[in-house]
Amino acid sequence: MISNARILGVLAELAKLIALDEGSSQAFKVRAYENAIHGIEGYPGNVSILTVKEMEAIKGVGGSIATRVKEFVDTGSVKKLDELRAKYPPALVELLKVPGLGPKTLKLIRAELGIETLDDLKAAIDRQALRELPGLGRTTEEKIAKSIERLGLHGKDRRTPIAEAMPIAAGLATELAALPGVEAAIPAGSLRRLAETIGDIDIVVAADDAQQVMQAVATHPAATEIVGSGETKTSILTRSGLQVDVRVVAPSQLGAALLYFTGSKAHNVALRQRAIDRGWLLNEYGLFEGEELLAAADESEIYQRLDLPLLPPSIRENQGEIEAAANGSLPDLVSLDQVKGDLHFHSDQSGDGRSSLEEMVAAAADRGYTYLAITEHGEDLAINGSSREQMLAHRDRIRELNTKYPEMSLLFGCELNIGPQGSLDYDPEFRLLFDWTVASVHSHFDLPAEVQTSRLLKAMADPAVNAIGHLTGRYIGRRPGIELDVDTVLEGLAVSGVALELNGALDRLDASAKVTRGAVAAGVTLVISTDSHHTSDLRRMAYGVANAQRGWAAAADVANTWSTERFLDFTRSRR
Ligand code: DGT
Ligand code: CA
Ligand code: CA
Ligand code: ZN
Repeated sequence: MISNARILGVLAELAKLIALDEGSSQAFKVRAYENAIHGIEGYPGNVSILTVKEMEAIKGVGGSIATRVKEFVDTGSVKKLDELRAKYPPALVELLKVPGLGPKTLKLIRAELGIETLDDLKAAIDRQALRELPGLGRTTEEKIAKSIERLGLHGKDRRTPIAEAMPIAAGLATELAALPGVEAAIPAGSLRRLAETIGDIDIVVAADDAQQVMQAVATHPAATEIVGSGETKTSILTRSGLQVDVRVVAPSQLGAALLYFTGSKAHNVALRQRAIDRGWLLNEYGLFEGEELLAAADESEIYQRLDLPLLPPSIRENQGEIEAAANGSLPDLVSLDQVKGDLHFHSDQSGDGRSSLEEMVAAAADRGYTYLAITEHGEDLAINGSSREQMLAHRDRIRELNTKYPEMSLLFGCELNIGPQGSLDYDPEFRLLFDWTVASVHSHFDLPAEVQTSRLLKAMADPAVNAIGHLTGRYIGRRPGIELDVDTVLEGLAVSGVALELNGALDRLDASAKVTRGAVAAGVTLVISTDSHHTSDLRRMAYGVANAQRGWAAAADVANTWSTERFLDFTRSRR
């Protein structure tokens, strides 16, 4: 069985290469692929078992794409994709990650300047060749140069954004877990810790028969190269150059292996020292006293023997978590089951939303939420935003819909857009009509830090603002966030009582874990939100929570774990 994640990976690659081929990411064919991807993302079953006709019944999936999916399922490859891959080698495609370098520009500089790699691009920038091309100019050239610098795209130890690595890891783990005789297949390493970028993927498989797992990995269609193979470990490279290490362990040792391969290395070293202090030995096979095995099957058992609670993977960085857990000063970290609502949430009322209000609210109700803020974009965001009239009509729909969900409080909200000088949409009175607002930066990312800082302070001074959304506006590995004076902004939040959003989208994870830890220390109230634009986005809450844990946030710090009554009081506290 082929996982949906793998199929989505193939479609995403096709979309990217076709955009390059067409010289536009807006081309009709590209959009068709994007619609199909969105449809499959929202499809609950496994796509690989469907006929072409059945696939076509999925929203957004047309006949030709369904045929390509079927071709992939049946043969393990797609002829069109192979052709495009031959035409556009990975080193060239990689350049699409540079902000300011879209398919059109890339096609142009390849044709005119023969640019095939990052080194070619840097050389062309050095000799100021880009600015001579039609439609580019000096500003664009300088912007591209700065992006390369800030994204750290150079160098051999390039790391992969977690949003890219996660579907690959999840897809592979699901497939390995489905092999006969496999008890579990779990992504470990930095991915399990929710690091922002991933050096390589580590998957731990619990099975008695290692050989068939190794075979499955080595012959996996995602493997373009096998870089290591042994009896219990196989390492492959995926097409994008990302390495995956798969290790097979005995099911009775799964806990010890997971603990070891989750790391971090520094956390492991500190744990091992704790074992040594007790006269014991801790390794990837278990916790031992001499020959005697003390614990191995479960991570929690090993922690327990070391007089520690089970620490969530996301805080295993040896940044004081072991000491804090040992002396009882570790905060009571927030967990997913404590979350009572989502506070950054779009429907297709927003131009970029993809599910209806009814679908989005039903999905939230399915998760058992007791409150939910619908935060469509404000009018300042061209195309995506709603006018006053549209907003008021939307409010009626929300109120009406709420009668169907008596157990849930639906809040009429808005995602306000913070202008370059800190201005917000509508006017002060209109803004106060909203039950909840999150204010976010969506443009002017290159202003100096002082300007960005006062921009945010100005926005949070508005009494209608409840939270600041995706603080820096970064896309991990694609767009550096705005520069700002973090301490000043956190102090502003603490004083004003405006909450800091932890955005659970994997390519954002914004505020970062580091900023979150500072926010907790500064007494800032947090909210964890998904920024959902589609019903399939609600699962981001798990990432948001893990990132909050990574920032040492307790449930008490997170407003959307509070009771409905307390939360509703909070929404009105600044008005
Ligand atoms: P990455 O891949 O650079 O994003 O980071 P990790 O943490 O995934 O590191 P990786 O892939 O080198 O190793 C996976 C885990 O295996 C690591 O988190 C801890 C464990 N590990 C690897 N090498 C050592 C080692 O030499 N000593 C100890 N104690 N643990 C190790
Ligand atoms: Ca790793
Ligand atoms: Ca590794
Ligand atoms: Zn949003």
